[in-house]
Amino acid sequence: MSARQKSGGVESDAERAAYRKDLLSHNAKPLWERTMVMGPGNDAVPAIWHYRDMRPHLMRAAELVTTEEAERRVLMLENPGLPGSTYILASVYSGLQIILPGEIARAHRHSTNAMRFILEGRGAYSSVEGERVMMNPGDFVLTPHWTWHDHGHVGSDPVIWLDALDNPVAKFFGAMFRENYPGETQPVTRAPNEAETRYGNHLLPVDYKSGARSSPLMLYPYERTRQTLFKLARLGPIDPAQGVKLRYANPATGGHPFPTLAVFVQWLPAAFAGRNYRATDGTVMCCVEGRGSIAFADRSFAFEKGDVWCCPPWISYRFTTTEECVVFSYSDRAAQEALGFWREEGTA
Ligand code: GTQ
Repeated sequence: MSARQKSGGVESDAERAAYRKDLLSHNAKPLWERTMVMGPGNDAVPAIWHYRDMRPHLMRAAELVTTEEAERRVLMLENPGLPGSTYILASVYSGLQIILPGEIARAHRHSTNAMRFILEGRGAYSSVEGERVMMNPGDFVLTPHWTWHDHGHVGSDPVIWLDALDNPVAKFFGAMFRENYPGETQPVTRAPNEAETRYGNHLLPVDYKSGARSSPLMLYPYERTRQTLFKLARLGPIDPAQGVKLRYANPATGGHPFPTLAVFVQWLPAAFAGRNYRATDGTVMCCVEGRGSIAFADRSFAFEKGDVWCCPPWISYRFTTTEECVVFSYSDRAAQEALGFWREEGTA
């Protein structure tokens, strides 16, 4: 008798159980009994790291651990819904790094793409492939795939920045490599701001081929970003969910600065009551200026300067503000667009 004729019967349940057990011994499972939900989103939950809480812990780390010991003195931000992952979202890594005057974070390179967003302090630099770039608050600094990089500090106060890497993506593919540089630091072989001179003024070398997958720029300075943002705030239009939101562009292609990571900055007016919005790219956000809050269905977070929070994929959020705000953010949208997965949805 066929399974169909006996469906629901005791005998068929027993037969099916035996069948399932036998299948398991062959490392196979029936798709029709799958429990995994086919739908957007994952286990990551909305979470916030307030600067007022994290800053003292970074200062304490600076007392407890040297950069010789730590290589990078970083507090990794781990999503409470992804315990043990060391990732802020399933596809993005974030950490807070502190460097003291005179310290060196020695040179290395990795197959993952990295970037920094400077939160506090002046006088730190990042050397990337022989070019040394000074980093100031609000600057966004690139360390693309497989570039040698070391950090140093010639100023007088601690410098703190937010690190972002696409480690989870490389790990997912099993393509994570890293290497130490033979010396502590790499030699400076390029002029100060050489990348900006070559690629940063709406001009490119005539035969420039964008062979690299990342932006040829090392730094997107806040001063310029802020000017553009505030001019556009006056010009409008203002998006009902996102205010004035811009993406950082690779000047050679118009695309995202990295093959995996998209990077954004946005301005929200004072007393903004934003509409709901969700997208498939989990996004990490950081308040650069102002005060506001972000509301999800089941929780909301007040944010101020230096606070970092995450918006997991396909979970709706909306902004409200008390003061006008600047919010920096990054996500895996570049990768999702390249692969055809990315979607967004705005609702009233
Ligand atoms: O500064 O090169 O947070 O390699 C994690 C890995 C920072 C860095 C991190 C890294 C770095």
